Amino acid sequence: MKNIDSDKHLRGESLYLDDLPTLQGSLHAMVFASPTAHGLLQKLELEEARKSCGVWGILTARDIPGENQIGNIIPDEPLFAEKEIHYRGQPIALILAESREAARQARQKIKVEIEEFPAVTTAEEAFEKGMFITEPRTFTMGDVDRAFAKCAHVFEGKTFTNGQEHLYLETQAAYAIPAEGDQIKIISSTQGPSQVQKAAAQVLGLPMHKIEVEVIRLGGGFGGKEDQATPWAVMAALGAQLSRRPVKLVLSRSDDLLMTGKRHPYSARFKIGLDENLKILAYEARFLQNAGAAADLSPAVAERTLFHATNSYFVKNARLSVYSCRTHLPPNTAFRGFGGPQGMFVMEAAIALAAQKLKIEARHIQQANLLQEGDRFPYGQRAEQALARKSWETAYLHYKADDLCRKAEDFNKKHEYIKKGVAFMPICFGISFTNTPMNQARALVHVYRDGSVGISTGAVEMGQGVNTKMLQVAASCFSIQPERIKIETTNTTRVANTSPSAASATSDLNGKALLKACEQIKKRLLKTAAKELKTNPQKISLQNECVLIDKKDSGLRWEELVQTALLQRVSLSETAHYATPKIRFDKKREKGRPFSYHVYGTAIITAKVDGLRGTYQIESVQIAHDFGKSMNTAIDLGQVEGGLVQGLGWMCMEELAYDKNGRLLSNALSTYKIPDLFSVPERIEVVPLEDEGHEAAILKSKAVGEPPLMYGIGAYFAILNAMRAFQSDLEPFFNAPMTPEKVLTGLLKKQVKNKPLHVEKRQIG
Ligand code: LUZ
Ligand code: MOS
Repeated sequence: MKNIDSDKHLRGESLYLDDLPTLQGSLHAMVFASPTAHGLLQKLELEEARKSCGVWGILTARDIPGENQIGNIIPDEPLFAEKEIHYRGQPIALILAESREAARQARQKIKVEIEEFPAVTTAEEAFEKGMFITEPRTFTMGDVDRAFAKCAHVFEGKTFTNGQEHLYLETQAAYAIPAEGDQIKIISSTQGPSQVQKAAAQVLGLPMHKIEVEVIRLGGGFGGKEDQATPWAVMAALGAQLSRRPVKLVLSRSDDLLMTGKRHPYSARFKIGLDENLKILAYEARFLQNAGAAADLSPAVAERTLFHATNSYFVKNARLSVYSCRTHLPPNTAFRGFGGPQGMFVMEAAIALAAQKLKIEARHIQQANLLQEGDRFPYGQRAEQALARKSWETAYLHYKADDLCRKAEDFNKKHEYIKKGVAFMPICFGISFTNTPMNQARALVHVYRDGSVGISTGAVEMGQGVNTKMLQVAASCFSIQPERIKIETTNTTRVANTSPSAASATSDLNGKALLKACEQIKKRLLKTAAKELKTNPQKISLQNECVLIDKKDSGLRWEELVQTALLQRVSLSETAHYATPKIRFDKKREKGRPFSYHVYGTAIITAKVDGLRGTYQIESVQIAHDFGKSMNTAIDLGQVEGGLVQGLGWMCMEELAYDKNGRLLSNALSTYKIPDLFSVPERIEVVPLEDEGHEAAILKSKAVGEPPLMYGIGAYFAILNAMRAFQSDLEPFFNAPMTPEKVLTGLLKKQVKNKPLHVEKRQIG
């Protein structure tokens, strides 16, 4: 079934927040933010701006009736800065005006004096200075020191992975509308409606039931709206509360880039020990996470880094620790993969370094250490239905990997200035929020008397196709035409206390709740049909809008059945709750079974590097992916392709840059390069693993949102392998993204020392 939004998207008819008609009397809000990364606010002059044409008013921390606090995991984040300034782009005031333009002009008239202090922008510096968000975390398994002593080979190194801008097409946005009495309705572009509701209640000083949060759909989230849609929604709500007028706040792209947090940059050190047979006996890694100026979701992101630090390998002895370092950057936040990719990169770097030093290919080390059934992860969970080896073998055979590698070698022999590199990237990603209580969801189903169906869940549609999947769940349960079903907006008055749509778990959690609700209604309908047809319910089934008795058409249609049920006063509505079974985690022991299941896969990436220019192409990415029993191959394939390309962008070209004063230099699309049509791989192939699926996945169709992003990590190592083809003794470096600039300087390091390039031979291809 194709995505139910695709026609509307194509025609530009899908409604996003800023497409909603603006109500008469609406005010437009704009944020005034700190121009300085670290300091003390000495003076804020608002008078001239307040007198500016069309300004209703300017709000600061003093206007907040409740608490000036929006921190989620840790209450360490004010909505508006009061005295201390912690990052450049930190909101200080909110301008409310009759138009965006009036707000913008007023913003230019605000004057601020800040006593400036030096800014800390890197995790290393914060670590040296002891600036942390929380206590460090350490996962250990086995006896690491003893194991290292027994290793035939031990290698040490360090890595850096830069952050990543979410670049959702739709910027952060909210529209708050005062309702009767002191109630507020907030329309928000958020992945977490209940989080917006909770924070708004806290800031406005109202109980949660007075705040209704509504989400239509998002123009992309990628984690950037899991926690960080909240401040804008709360500001709009505060504006509406104080002005009693509707307030719309839509960030401009440049404000969004400047004020919001991104994927966490990580600096890490590692030590890896192997025996003669390339078995990894011991692995140690220390991760420094650049959390930015407030906790946001950083502690949870840091935890997920540890969960994924050994990727899809079995490492008997491991010691993994993470420090969440406080810097003067905007608070970094959730981003597709949520710290997992950062952990996996370091493991792959360790293997690449070992391979280089041992003068072998990394794939031999990778292959020798893939997880097998029953192997333990460092956090205590055992691999069940482990598909690490199967996905590797499937990719290997299906894409004829031996030929592929041989062809690349042949190519490299024939070409002096262009070389190819092949890398393998196995992935293993744990499905469930690592914070166990978040793994719950609810659904509300109404069957209307005309046989049409309305469905509400906590799932937020952000382009990932969750609404289509929800529709499929209901359509298959009732066996009715998809056209009969409408997926309602996500709204806190219909489905309460939702977890954010995140962690790749949205379809599983909400789909399972929805299925339960549908099954309850179906059970009542079957009973009604049995009574009507004078038989027993066990003989009744629904198929293609018909009621069957013993699999034969009874003549009774879906619509008639629904009407009969209504006349017999049978309830046609249901709500259901789902909580993921069998998951737990003990944070004291750092052991448990945090994940409902794991998603596996293997990608083979081929890169072609121009050694004179440093430029490269990703020629092909060939993937064997564990979809389980995919319930929608078009949507799932879209997730794999999109995730992969986003991962490639992170690894190859998206280069976030802050100066030492915490000023974002990559502050526009002219200075921040994301993958476009010309830089995506020439060929992306995906083959599904033959797989039964998993009981904990909705209709056995495994979670697919985040895992494929991590295939992109392989691109870094494919490029590095091509560089190795230029120089067999290349000193590998692990400093992502691997921009063409780094490729060139990486190759030049040695060329400059030894022989200069033969300029007359600059004939390519
Ligand atoms: N969000 C969250 C996530 O709050 N907890 C998680 O474990 C998670 N994992 C992936 C993406 N978002
Ligand atoms: Mo996410 S990183 O699943 O919001």
